[in-house]
Amino acid sequence: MTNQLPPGQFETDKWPVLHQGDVYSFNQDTWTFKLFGEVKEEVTLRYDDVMSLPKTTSSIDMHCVTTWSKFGNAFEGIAFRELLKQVQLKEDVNFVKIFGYYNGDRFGYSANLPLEKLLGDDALFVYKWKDEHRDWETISPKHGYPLRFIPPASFYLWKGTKWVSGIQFMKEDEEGFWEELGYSMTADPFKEERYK
Ligand SMILES: Nc1nc2c(c(=O)[nH]1)N[C@H]1C(S)=C(S)[C@@H](COP(=O)(O)O)O[C@H]1N2
Ligand SMILES: [Mo]
Repeated sequence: MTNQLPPGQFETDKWPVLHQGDVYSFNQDTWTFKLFGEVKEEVTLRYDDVMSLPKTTSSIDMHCVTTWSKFGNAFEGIAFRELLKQVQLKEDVNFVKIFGYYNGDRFGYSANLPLEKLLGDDALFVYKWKDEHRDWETISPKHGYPLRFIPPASFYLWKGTKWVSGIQFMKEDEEGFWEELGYSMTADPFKEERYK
């Protein structure tokens, strides 16, 4: 479902930039993506490994907890489920944390999400986007280049980790960066779940 404005949100035409810390500067030689936690064997993928996975394009609305929402976004990326296929999970894995860079620490930012909500075309690690003003542009460094998670529209956008570095698979739900600071674990904009 697209173009639905959640309560307390207004529509914007621009894509604002919001994050803590530095903008990560991409180095293809050192960049890796790690799949770890409750898996039978950890997997570390290089940039080329990730980019050779099947691609998905999808329209996904963005809802930021600071009250802007942006419609009309199409993204190209690697679906979460394609990365999931790279590992064998242990029993009873129901949650993940998606990690990304924060001030040079590759696991400095994270956001928790329920695994079952990430299996569709609307849970994407993106590198290109388009809207009414641009035609398949590479995601800018400020928005998370080389790879940035865009969550389904049923989550506020802080669940969308920029400069992603890995996925941790978990049996129990655990707080990420903003959740530790009082933001919602479940973060559904349509239920206005902003804070704990
Ligand atoms: N690595 C990282 N990802 C991050 C953040 C951050 O500080 N570091 N901020 C989050 C927050 S609070 C928001 S609202 C969105 C904003 O994404 P945008 O700047 O592309 O609009 O990125 C999320 N992803
Ligand atoms: Mo945010």
